[in-house]
This record gives sequence, C-alpha cells and structure tokens, in this order.
Amino acid sequence: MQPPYLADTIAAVATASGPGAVAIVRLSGVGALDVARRVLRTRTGSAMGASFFESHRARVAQFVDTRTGGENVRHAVLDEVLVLPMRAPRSYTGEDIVEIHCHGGGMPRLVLAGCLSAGARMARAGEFTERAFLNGRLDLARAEAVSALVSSRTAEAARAASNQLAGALSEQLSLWREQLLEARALTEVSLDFSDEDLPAALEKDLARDLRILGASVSGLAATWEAGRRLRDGASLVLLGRPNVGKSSLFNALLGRPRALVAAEPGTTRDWIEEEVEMGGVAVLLRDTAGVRTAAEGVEEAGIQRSLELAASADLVLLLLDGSNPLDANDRVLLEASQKLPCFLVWTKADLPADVSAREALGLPVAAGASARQTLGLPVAGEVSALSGLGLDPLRGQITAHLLRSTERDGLIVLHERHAIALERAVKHLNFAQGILESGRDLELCAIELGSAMAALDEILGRCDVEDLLDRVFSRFCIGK
Ligand SMILES: Nc1nc2c(ncn2[C@@H]2O[C@H](COP(=O)(O)OP(=O)(O)O)[C@@H](O)[C@H]2O)c(=O)[nH]1
Ligand SMILES: [Mg+2]
Repeated sequence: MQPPYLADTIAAVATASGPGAVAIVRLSGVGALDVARRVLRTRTGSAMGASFFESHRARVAQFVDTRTGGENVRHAVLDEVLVLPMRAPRSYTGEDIVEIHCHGGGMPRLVLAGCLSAGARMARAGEFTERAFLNGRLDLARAEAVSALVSSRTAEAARAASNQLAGALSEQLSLWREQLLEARALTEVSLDFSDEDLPAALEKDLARDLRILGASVSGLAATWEAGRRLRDGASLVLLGRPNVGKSSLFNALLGRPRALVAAEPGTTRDWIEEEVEMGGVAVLLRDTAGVRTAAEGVEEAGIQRSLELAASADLVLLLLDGSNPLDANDRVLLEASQKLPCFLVWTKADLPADVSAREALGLPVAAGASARQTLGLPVAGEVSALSGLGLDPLRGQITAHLLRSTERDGLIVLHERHAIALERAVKHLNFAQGILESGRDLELCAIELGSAMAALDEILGRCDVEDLLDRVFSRFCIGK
C-alpha cells in the first residue's frame, strides 16, 4: 500500500530563483493533470481536451489566474507557457508529471501560487526524488546523487555525482553484496556438515576472500575525504612571516590583485579569502596576517587567527623567502606546522637564491637540486608570484593532495552516510575473517556477514528506511 501522502499532488519551482529567461514549475501526483487543467487554457482561451496531455509532447498554452473570477469571467492570462506532460510511470517520480515552462524572474512564483490554489500542495525539500525512490525509480544511493549533482560547484564534482546517478556505486555495492551472500551461504552450508566432510581449505579460502573484500570496501570508504572536498570545496591557508610574499601568491593563484601587497611588513592584519577552482576542486584560498614574534596589539591578534585558520585547513602552504636567510619567525612557523597538512614553498624564485636558508634546513643547495622532504614537511617547490614561475606545478600538487585518495576506478564516496556504512561493513568483515582464522564458531561468522550486508543495503535503501528518508531527503533543495 502506498503511504497516504503520495495521494497529494505536489508542486515546486524546479529552476534556480532570480532573473532568467525560462523557469520551470513542476507538478507531480495523481492529480497533476487536473491541477494543470484548471490553470491552463489553449491559445484561443478554451479549456484543455484530454489529447492535450499526451505524454512527452510539449504544447503551448496560456497560464491563467483562476483566482480572478468564476467560470464565466474571462480569466486573466498571466503568461504564455510551454507544457510538458510526462505520464506515469514514464516520469522522474514515476507519477504523472506536468512541467510548466514559463518566463523567469518573478513569474514562476505566480505560476506556483496558481497551481497551489488549484489544488496542489507545496513540495517539501527533496520530495520529487523521494517519490522517485518510493516508486522504485531509483535506489537510495542514486537518489542522493541527484542532490550532489544539483549542488555541485565544479565540473569534476558534477561528473562524480553523475557517475553515482548512473549507478556506478550501486553496481559496485550489488556486486559486493553478491559476494557476501555467497560467503554467507558457504558458512551456513558448512554448519550442517561435520569437519571431515568439508574441504580442508574452505575456511582458509573464505577468510582470504573476506580479507580482499574488506580491503576493497575500506578503499572505497577512504575516498570520502576527497569526495567531501570535491562536493563542499577545500580550504587552503597561506602562512608565512611578514613580507615572505603571501598576498602576492594569493593574488597570483587567484589571477587578480585582490589582496594588498606592500614592501613594509604587517600590511595584512586580518585574513581575506576568495574561492578559486583548481583541478576541479573549489578551493577557498585564505591569505593571513604574517606571523612575527615581535608583533603586538591588532597584529598579534591577527597572527593568532592565522595559526587557528591553519589548524583547521585542508592544506597549509608555509612560505619561506628563498632570497633571504631564515629568521626566528620562520623557525616558529616551521615548528608550528609540524602537525599540520602542510607543504613548504620557497617564494621569490625570480631573485637570486639565498643558500643559507636551504643549508639551515639541511636541503641541497646546488642549482636545480630539489628535496622532497625537510623537517618532516613535503617541499612543494619554488614559485615566483612576480614571474609566474612554478605556479602551475604548485596548483597540480595542491589538487593532487586534496584528491589523493580517489584512485578507485573513478568511484568516489560523496556522502558521509555512505562512508559510515562502508566503515561498518569493513568492521563486520574483519570480525568475520577473524572468526574464520581462529577456527571459531561458524554461526557467529554468518551473523557478522549478515551485518556487513545490512550495512551495504542501508546505502542502497534496501532496508527498513522510514527514519532514513527524512535524514536523506531533507538535505535536498525544494523542487528536486
Ligand atoms: N621579486 C619578487 N618580489 C616579491 C614576490 N612576491 C612578493 N614580492 C615582494 O615582497 C614584498 C611583500 O609581498 P607581500 O605579498 O605583501 O608579502 P606578505 O606580507 O607575505 O603578504 C612586496 O614588496 C612584494 O612586491 C616575488 O615572487 N618576487
Ligand atoms: Mg600580506
């Protein structure tokens, strides 16, 4: 039986708000055609015949304001619209859908209001996709991909979400599920036989298979960190002593002169931030106040802030002036950066290099020599904000770091819910493997395998999902 609210016909503006040539108001539900009939007229002003709502056929119509009078009053035409009916079950939600394409700007609000007063109810966030899921059009992982897709900020993020929507994640999970089913069947069969009747290697083989499976699932779970950065963007903090060239590099990476650059130290006292795309990741670049030990007052507060920002960043670039000796400030920062995800970057590479700085850090000083690591920190290389030298390699290193865990056939976990469920599956797989290896109770092993399967099923929505649905679909925008 259908949940009662599926009897409602829902309506929402499906396109982004604001100025725009065209906007789409979408109706879905058993009454979608009735609602549409009440608010639409043919171009000559007559009511719509049944043939008008032929599926997947766009028709021109007038959208009328039905609130202006009764049947005999000529309704005020609000807009000339294009109507696209998609009849159940051949629609996104699996229900009758009518799309009304009207002008953008303020018009979609009038059209929506007209639909609501003609019997539709305002859709909740994600309700169209929720209906698609409830009507069996999508599994839960694919339904969630819709939300990731419509909120994606870069082409790369859109590609990853689209991959999930196309079913790449669902297929992988179904495959693993099959393997688990097989393993579970084996353990249960074994329960019915005495040890002599079973092939000796059975438990050993099974344990090995489970270890391999666990590693694969764990590998996918580990892509969540990159997935989160792809979805929500990542923060990159530029740290360094005054005058090292932070604001100059900030501007160079941004491609425009946003931050103030000055020859005297202490110019940047607050931090500033701008978003820039790097290799498909929306990177929030943050230029900070230079850190110097002798600072006081406002500047000191700014420095404190810089260190706090660095502590919460996805990546920190610690800049060292390649043309000058290191000073006490650099040493404080090198010390403070030990525990951060941090790259060392030599700045001002267009100037003659001061070898004492590299010597002090135990780095090779010969021309062209490069070191990958110093004091435990990776060295990203040399850049010149002035000439642009080294900027592209630096960008490459930044994105390689931010997306480093994505080498899994293009599959990336884009939802924390999925990562948590995958981790849970791994935990149960490890238990199951441990039980097999220590020759303990096969019954217990079967239970662990069942729990691992349940974790994967939760991602696909193949379980009792009532309480899951609210959590999942409330994160959507209205109209999807
Ligand atoms: N030659 C050269 N000078 C630079 C470079 N980057 C910054 N500077 C100069 O170093 C000084 C301090 O730069 P700024 O970006 O304000 O440093 P901040 O205090 O770390 O933000 C300014 O006079 C800049 O012109 C560079 O790549 N090459
Ligand atoms: Mg500055």
